[in-house]
Amino acid sequence: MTSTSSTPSRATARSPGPHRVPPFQRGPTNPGPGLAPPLASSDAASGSGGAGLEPDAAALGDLPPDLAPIRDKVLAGVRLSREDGQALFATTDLNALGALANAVNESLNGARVTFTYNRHLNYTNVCAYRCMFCAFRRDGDEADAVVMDMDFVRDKLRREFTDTMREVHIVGGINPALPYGYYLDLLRTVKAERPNLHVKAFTMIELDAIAEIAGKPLETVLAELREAGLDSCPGGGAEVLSPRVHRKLYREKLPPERWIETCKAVHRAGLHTNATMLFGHIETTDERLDHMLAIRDIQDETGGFLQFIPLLFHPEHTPLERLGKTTGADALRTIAVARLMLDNVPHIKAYWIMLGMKIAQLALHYGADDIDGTVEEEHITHDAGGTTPQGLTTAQLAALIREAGRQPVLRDTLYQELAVVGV
Ligand code: V47
Repeated sequence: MTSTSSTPSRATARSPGPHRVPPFQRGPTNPGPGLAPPLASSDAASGSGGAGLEPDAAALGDLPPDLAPIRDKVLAGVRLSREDGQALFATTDLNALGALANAVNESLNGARVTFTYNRHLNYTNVCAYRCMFCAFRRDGDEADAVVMDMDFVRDKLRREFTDTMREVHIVGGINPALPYGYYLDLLRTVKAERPNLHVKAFTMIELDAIAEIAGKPLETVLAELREAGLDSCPGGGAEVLSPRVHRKLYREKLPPERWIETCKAVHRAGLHTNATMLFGHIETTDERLDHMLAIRDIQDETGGFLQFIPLLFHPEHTPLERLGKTTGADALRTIAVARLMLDNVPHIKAYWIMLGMKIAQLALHYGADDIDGTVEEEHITHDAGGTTPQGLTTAQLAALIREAGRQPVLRDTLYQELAVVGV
């Protein structure tokens, strides 16, 4: 596996203060630090009704007739319906859609665009499932099949991670050969070597499989994983929460309703997660909307999502190679619709690794307010033909954001603002 070194850029340090997870507030007085929402449901997180957002109404004066009624609802704080979402996907005026999403984002996050200093760690690529969109999985007997033992992990943590790094993003395949103790050891090893790292690990798919391997209820497993060092969970594995797409592309994986139940259980256990959506393959825009509405419903109930991350499908070396890649316009439209529909999710991520740096920059004017992090070693996208660098330094990320006309802000996983990176 390749490795690149990265150090945080020179930045204006700010005290992160005591560890707080204040509520997600809507409205013009909240270009505050945009911290994580609470994990219990609350009126503030419900998104519907209420005082409404106060986007720059003047900037939204000249919208086409299909978007004007939606603008009026947004300005009045009325939650958008599925039909509104359909109109957003159908509009031919991409710039107007972007302006609407941008106004909502600016009312929530101002000009700030956040990123983190992180590194990925894929402990295994051996996977029992054969999802049609995946080029990362291996059977186990290939030369490039990976299962990291603890000595290897420890060595990696010493050589490739630093003390100022904020987050490790840990995911792997569903490898039935790994015992329950492996996952506990993995977390304990990370915490022992790099106690400052926030450990964002294991998708809902992995957690469900780990509980099955452990032969214990998910709640017990979550408590034990937390005790061993788990701090939050990434958003992968949701794909598209559609029974049709599930049947066709990833039938071995948790079906949508079990993904939702697992996610709610994880939030109830006190862990924040992200939510992703894999788009640009066989799903319809209605299925994208169903997915967003499912995420919105979960968030109303639990308040546990930090970010929504639309993941642009990379088809190379997958059984879906013939589909090709979707367009930049489709990516921007999807990000803008997500910003408008997910009125209770505080942050929309433009994942630069999958979008590419150019579309990620544009996305910062189509509703996105976060670009993930330095990443440093990425396999899932690059195995599928990704052409972005494996990683960027914090200085490069800050420059990318600044060049797009936004204010770069270094954050931790729970959206504590660590530094506003100098202008
Ligand atoms: O679960 C798999 C998707 C996910 C491909 O939570 C693919 O902060 C595109 O979830 N083309 C993993 N996508 C990545 C992920 C993620 C990344 C960055 C940050 C966070 C976060 C989460 O990628 C998988 C799957 O949904 N995926 N194969 C592919 N060929």
